Amino acid sequence: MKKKVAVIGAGPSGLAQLRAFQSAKAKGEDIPEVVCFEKQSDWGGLWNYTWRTGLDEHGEPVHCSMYRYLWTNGPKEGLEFADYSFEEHFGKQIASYPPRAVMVDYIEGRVKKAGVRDWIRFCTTIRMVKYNEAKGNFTITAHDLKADRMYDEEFDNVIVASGHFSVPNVPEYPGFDKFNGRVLHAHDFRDAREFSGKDLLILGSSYSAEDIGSQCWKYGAKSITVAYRNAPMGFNWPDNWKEVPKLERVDEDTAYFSDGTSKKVHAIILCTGYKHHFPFLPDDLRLKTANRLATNDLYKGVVYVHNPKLFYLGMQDQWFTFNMFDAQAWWVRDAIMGKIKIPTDKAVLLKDVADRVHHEDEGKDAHDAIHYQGDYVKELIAETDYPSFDVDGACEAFFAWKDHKKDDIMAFRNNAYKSVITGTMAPVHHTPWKDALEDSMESYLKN
Ligand code: FAD
Ligand code: NA7
Repeated sequence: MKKKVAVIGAGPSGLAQLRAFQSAKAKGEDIPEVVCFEKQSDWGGLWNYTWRTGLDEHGEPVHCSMYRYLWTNGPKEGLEFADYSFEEHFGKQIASYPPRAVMVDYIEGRVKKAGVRDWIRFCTTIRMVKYNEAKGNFTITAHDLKADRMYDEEFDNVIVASGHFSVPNVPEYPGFDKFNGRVLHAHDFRDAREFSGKDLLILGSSYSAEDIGSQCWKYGAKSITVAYRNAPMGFNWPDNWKEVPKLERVDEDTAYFSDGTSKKVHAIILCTGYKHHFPFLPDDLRLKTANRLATNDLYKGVVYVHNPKLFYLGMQDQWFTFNMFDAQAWWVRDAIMGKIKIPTDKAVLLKDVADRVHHEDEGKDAHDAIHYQGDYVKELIAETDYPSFDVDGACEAFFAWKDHKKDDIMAFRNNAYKSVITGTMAPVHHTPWKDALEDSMESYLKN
């Protein structure tokens, strides 16, 4: 009997897993039967944009947290697939911060080439996963949303690739219930043009605050005020952008901050992060972790220590993304196929987790964090046949990116970096980011 493996989610992580198994098959290896369950009607995960917010056409929570006009917030040279370069996909080298539509095309290109689409059951939400002690396998309850039919199916291994930037962390501040304008979370932000001419308050001081604020600035917001909880982002912001300390309360139209200042605003966007949320997993299988580089309870960052037949992909906070998901997926494939042995002594698994947490905690700054995650990627790819690539070179692209943001936060996307896969330098994009209001794929590729 062939092993049966379930992959939950067909975003970049789940697709990496399908490509990992397919590449082994292409080399003549006998792979397990792989079934991927995806609740959306298409693949791409967060990159699969929808105008919808709240619930989707089936009454399921909308997964998408991305928005119109989103360009990658880090250089593409830090995430390029080692087995499928941007040049292979587009037939030429392209600029370094592609808009979302260009990224979707690239993500899709590799899995179309691999021919794995029919491994995926679309419009199918996983409702529950249970471990059967007696049989040593899992029963998955799936809901076919189109047929509105629920069914159970047994699997030897389960790989959770459902992402962790979709279920919003939504704090409440005094007065929100009386505020006259919109209060929304970043997860529901779609079109910056909604806020042109408006005075905007943003809470948070991480990627979403930076990028959603920048989007709104680019598309004509009158002013941006960002209230931070612990520390400001500290970039050289444009004149109509201010960082202020913690929000204390709001009334009908004004926000009051902990330094005694206040500001009249039209709308409030909560860029307050996301939750690791797995409503389809019972207590004994559910990962509980903060958003960090060394997660709780995952040996090698992927094996659930309390049940090593269960794997998680992409649960770390992310400097590296696609290439890290690949490194994890190739490793998980080899663990499932018995080429990599997972220690049977639980104490060994727990020590691995503790060591990773300790090592991350030793880091002092973002530089150390980038190196830490780069080293993790190297560690995993050294143990599989994933094409090795210059991970340190990718770290260099991240360091240059951080410097470029410090130089000019509204112009960092005008820079270009060298591919660590093909060695080619990216062209400088034809239009500065702040002036490129039209960002279709056709327009972006005209370099
Ligand atoms: P996801 O992309 O979240 O995919 C998970 C999939 O699982 C989804 O398709 C979902 O529908 C499916 N799913 C969830 N629950 C179920 C269920 N119960 N049953 C069936 N299917 C289910 N990364 C970058 O590299 N560059 C960027 O510029 C960048 N920008 C970002 C901007 C935003 C606003 C956000 C939120 C994230 C950004 N990221 C970026 C990071 C992003 O996390 C990764 O790029 C990537 O999408 C993670 O892939 P994933 O497959 O792990 O998760
Ligand atoms: P992050 O990176 O998890 O950051 C969340 C931010 O929200 C962070 O600055 C937090 O403040 C802030 N936060 C959290 N809770 C609160 C409350 N209660 N009040 C005020 N501020 C709060 O999430 P992002 O959405 O920015 O980024 C996630 C991904 O999306 C990322 O990979 C990007 O690529 C896109 P703190 O700094 O802890 O004080």
